[in-house]
Amino acid sequence: MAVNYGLTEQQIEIQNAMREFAKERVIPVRAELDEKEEFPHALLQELGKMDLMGLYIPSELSGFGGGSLDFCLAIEELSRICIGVSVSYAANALGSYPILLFGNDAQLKKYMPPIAKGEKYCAFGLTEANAGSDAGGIQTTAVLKGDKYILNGTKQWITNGGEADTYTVIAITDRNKGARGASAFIVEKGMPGFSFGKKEKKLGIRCSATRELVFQDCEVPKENILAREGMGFIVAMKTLDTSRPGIAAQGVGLAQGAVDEAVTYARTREQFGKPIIANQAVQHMLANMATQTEAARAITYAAARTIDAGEKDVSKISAMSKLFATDVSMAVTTDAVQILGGYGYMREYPVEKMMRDAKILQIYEGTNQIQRNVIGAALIKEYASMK
Ligand code: COS
Repeated sequence: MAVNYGLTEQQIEIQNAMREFAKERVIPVRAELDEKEEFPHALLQELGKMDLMGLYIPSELSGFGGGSLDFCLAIEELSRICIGVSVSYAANALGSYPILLFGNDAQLKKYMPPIAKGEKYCAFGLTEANAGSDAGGIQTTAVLKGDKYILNGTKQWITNGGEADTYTVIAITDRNKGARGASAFIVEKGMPGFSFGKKEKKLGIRCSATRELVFQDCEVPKENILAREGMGFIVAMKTLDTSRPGIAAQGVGLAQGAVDEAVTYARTREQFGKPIIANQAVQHMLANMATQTEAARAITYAAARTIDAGEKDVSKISAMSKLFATDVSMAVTTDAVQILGGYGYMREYPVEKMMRDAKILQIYEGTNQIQRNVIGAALIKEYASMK
């Protein structure tokens, strides 16, 4: 029945473990967490005990030693049930990829093991009030004084903000050099001059924490710079290239969750004396939803496998997977609400939350318009080199 993606036994185990966890532990609490806007700390702690927090982290750094596909499979299963929980889970990877990709031995050994064990959470600080899509336009500064960098500025809409202990933050070290004047730093909660703004009120993913990071003469030890001065923009871009298939996996899982709900409902809901699934109009909607979801899954696994194969330039396939799977999840969750009709619009069924949650996937980690820019730029480069 299911499509054969040639997953290994271990990958099927990861999938099953997360599927069961999501069903047993997340379904009973997802509506309440959403309603109360409560961070899913207890659930993340359980995932830590199951060795799933460090899935993408090498075993020598206390992780599970899995790759991008392993991680995407886990994100997909969690997202099938709740995107709020899955983003709180996956943002740890977004925040720690800069360290994994660019950290030196000392930084890796100091910061990664507690993240791998789920003892500490992580977050990524790039976005600012006036620098969202235009990541090169950030204003936060870092000035070297003695053996410390002094950070000043405010980061906005940071997932896991306030909950995380470890933050990777992009700041300008040389304003004259444009994108080449940014640098990346590891900042710890509690460092002098580092505080948090209010928790944002959101349309969806309400249980996740979204906060400002405020730096007022924040003192960061010199050795906490990642790579070297001027590498910050590249650190951010490579991080996003690596993390975007994870957002695609959120889209796939969410769309699958909506298909699950819509088919289940359509089989049992009777109108005009028969289940509504007997109507070809409904069947065709479900067929489109399931087909789009499967296509999204295929491109997401392809992107993850490309990363796992060690390809150097993954920008295009990574952006394609994020773009396609998240547009699919918006369309499919909207159709699921339509199939459930009035019930779909009510909070007693999970599809209204799915539709609310889907919207952010088209916006965060680069809007889908930015993904098209990235794909377009890659095409220009590819075809220019063919001449
Ligand atoms: N990998 C490596 N290098 C990259 C790169 C990548 N994926 N993308 C860009 N670069 C390099 C470029 O090669 C260029 O290098 P040179 O200075 O040597 O020429 C430099 O970085 C600047 O690139 P570019 O001119 O393309 O930068 P732009 O300012 O035009 O911005 C986009 C490019 C739009 C792609 C970038 O700003 C972006 O990704 N924005 C979205 C940010 C985002 O996703 N935010 C979400 C919040 S974080 S969760």
